[in-house]
Formats: sequence, structure tokens, C-alpha cells
Amino acid sequence: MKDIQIERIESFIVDLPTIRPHHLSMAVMRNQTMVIVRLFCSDGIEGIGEATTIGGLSYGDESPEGMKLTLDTYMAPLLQGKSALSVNAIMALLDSHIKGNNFVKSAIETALLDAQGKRLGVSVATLLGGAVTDTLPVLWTLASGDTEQDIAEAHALLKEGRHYTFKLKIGRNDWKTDVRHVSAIKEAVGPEVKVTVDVNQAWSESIAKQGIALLQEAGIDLIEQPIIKTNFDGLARLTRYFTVPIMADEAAGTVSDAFKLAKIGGGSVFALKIAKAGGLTNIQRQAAIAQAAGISLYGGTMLEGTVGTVASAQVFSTLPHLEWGTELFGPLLLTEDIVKTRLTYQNGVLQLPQGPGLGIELDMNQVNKFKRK
Ligand code: MUC
Ligand code: MG
Repeated sequence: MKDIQIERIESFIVDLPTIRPHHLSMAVMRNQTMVIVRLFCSDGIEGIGEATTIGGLSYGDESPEGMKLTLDTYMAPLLQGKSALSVNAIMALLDSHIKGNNFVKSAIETALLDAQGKRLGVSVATLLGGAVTDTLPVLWTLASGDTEQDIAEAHALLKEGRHYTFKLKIGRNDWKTDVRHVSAIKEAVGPEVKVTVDVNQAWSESIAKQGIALLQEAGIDLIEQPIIKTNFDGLARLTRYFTVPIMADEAAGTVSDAFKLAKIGGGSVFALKIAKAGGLTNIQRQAAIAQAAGISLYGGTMLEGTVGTVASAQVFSTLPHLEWGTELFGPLLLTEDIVKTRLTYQNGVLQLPQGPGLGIELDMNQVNKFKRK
């Protein structure tokens, strides 16, 4: 194939309202902010990608505004004129010139893969070795901040058949109040419905020991990132101590984090996220480490909009053992979208879009409506 260059990379910030406030231990979200990347190639093909975080700088160390600056000031000039045909070469170049900034790197890799898929007429999943499924189980996160409202939301979604598993966000309140909140919801939805809990690092190890004991007793199925992400040994101790599976989320950021955790048994499940990992190909590397260590997998989200959600879905669909399903519900938390066709969620699963690349298209009218001026 004749060489094709990256001609130009554009980025913009989009702010989309959420359907209700979303309460996490570190922030309450009333809208979601995403950085969208458009990568234009010399053959006229355009690839798109998304870099999204949660609550400004309260979740990770990259903010939307900082990500846009990194893209425009450092990445776009570095990549301009380079061959768009080898995604691996571009990602290696980025890694050698720019430390960290994984969320933005993930957006660039997504856009390159989208463009390459469109060029070759195949999906991103096909470029990554092929999908093993075209549907992914998707849970819903109950995080309205109110126990009764969460219960009503769960019942409505069960009745509608949209989700059959729920994740609860805790860690904002005193731990005993949080445990009561979780137990009340678990009791209301019944033993057949899976309920998981995400503490988002809010507990000390000693509180975690008390809190998880009660959650385990209440029949909770999975405990996500109970303690600070840097305490790998603590996570390993909790994993050994409890029967209920412990999932590493914030701790399992990069490929090397996954390796270090796997070596010491820090978590029996890893939450995979393209943003933390710095792209889709790194997800496959993390998954290989987990598989070798007997650690189960879960398809995580940074509450991305449709572009980032589909990028995640494309790579998750290539993993043969995604035992804990996914939480790719980000677009459902938003009142509006910026793509032409919204994703299909029904019977507890997300349908992987068909078509070359990501299989989605930006709706520029919507983009212009929500783009930050
Ligand atoms: C996280 O930490 O898992 C995923 C779902 C949700 O509500 O928040 C995110 C982040
Ligand atoms: Mg989490």
C-alpha cells in the first residue's frame, strides 16, 4: 500500500448534560466533558477518538482542558506528516517523546485504528484480531445519591429488561451508612440480581476489612477498588482474606501495574479501561497478563460518550474471557449524543456497531451545539 500520512489532528471539548446527578466518592457529576479528536489523513480518511475523565482532576491526573492542550501543543505537531499506516509505530513514537498522558494516547490510538479500519473496510475489532462476540453484557450504576431513588431506578430498569446487574458507588459517606445503603438495595432487588460495589479508594485498609465483611455477608458479588490505588500489598491482603472477589480498578492502570498486581495477587479481577491503559492494544496486553495469572476480567469505563464507549467495546469484544461483563453504559447517562446513530442497549447487552473502523459517525450539528466555545 502506498504510504499515507497524518495531515492534521484537531481536538475540541464537548460538555453533555447527564440524565441525573451521578455521585461518586470523589465528585458529583452533573454533566460529562469529553475531548474529541479528529485525525485527518492524506487519503481523505478521517479517524475519530475520545479522551474522557471523571470530575475534572478529581479522578485522574489528566483534565479535559489539559488533555486538549497536550494534544494541540505536543502530539499534533509530533505526528503531523508521519505515516498513518502503522499504529504501533505511532504509539511507540508517542511513548518515546511524551511521558504518561495515557488518556490522550488512547484517543490517538482510537483515531488511528478507526481510520485504518475505514481504509481497509474492516472493524477495529477485526484489526485487533477479531471479535469473539458482537454483544457485550452491560451493567448499570446506581449513583443518584439517594437509596430510595436508586431502588426505584433498579426496578424500572429490570422491568424494562435493559440491565440485570447493578454497580453501587459508595465512599462519600461514613462507611456504616454506605453499608446500610448497599444492603437495602441488595435486599430490594433480590438474590437473583448481581450487585457490585465501587468504593473508589475511599476506605483505609482497616475500614475496608470491616466494611467488606458486612458487604460479603449481605451477598454483594464484587468489591471494586476499596483502598487507595497505591496500596498494592493491601489489595493483595484483602484479596486473600475475603471470599468475595476484589477488583483492582484505579490500581490496575497501566500494563506494568497489571503485571505488578498479578505477581502479588492484588485483586482477583481487573477492571480494564482504554484510558488508563493508554489505548486499545494495551488492553490486550493487560488481558494476557491477567489470563496468565488466573485473574478475571471486567470491561470498565471512564464514563466516556459514544466514541470512547465504542472504542472500548471494539477491544473488549476481542477478549474470549470477559467473565464479569462490562459497564459500558456511559452514553446512557447522557441526555444527548454527538453521533448520528445512538447505540443499541437491550436485554442487558450492548450491540457492537457494525461497519468499518469504529462503525460510528459524528453528528456535526450536535457537536457544534455542545462544543465548548
Ligand atoms: C469507576 O471508577 O469505575 C464507572 C462507572 C461509574 O459510575 O463510574 C466509573 C468509574
Ligand atoms: Mg471503579
